[in-house]
Amino acid sequence: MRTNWMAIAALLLSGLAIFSNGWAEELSGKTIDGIRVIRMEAFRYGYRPDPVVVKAGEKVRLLLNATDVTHGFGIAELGINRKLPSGKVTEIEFTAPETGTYTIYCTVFCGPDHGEMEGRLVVQ
Ligand SMILES: [Cu+2]
Repeated sequence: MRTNWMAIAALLLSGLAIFSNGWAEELSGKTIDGIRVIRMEAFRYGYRPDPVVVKAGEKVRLLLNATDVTHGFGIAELGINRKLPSGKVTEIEFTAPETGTYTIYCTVFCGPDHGEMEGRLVVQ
């Protein structure tokens, strides 16, 4: 009986490991002419999709639409800091960095909860 519980625990743990490594995440957007094109929305107080999932080393083009007020889009590790004027689509291109999870910050004051506006870029 004792070994059975150990086996179950091991199975659960390996399942958790797979999940936390992001293997289960589906890639965002679609590849057009070798570039991963992803339509995104910025709104009070978040981003859609969240997370944005891409593959390490690929070219990424985000088409960002700020749907309510003007927001920002910043990823410190990639040196990206862009303003997203409301009501228009802003294009942001970069090469996906190494595997990991990167935080997307809103860099333009957009309301009382601006400081909590975050998203995630998952590179796998
Ligand atoms: Cu914002």
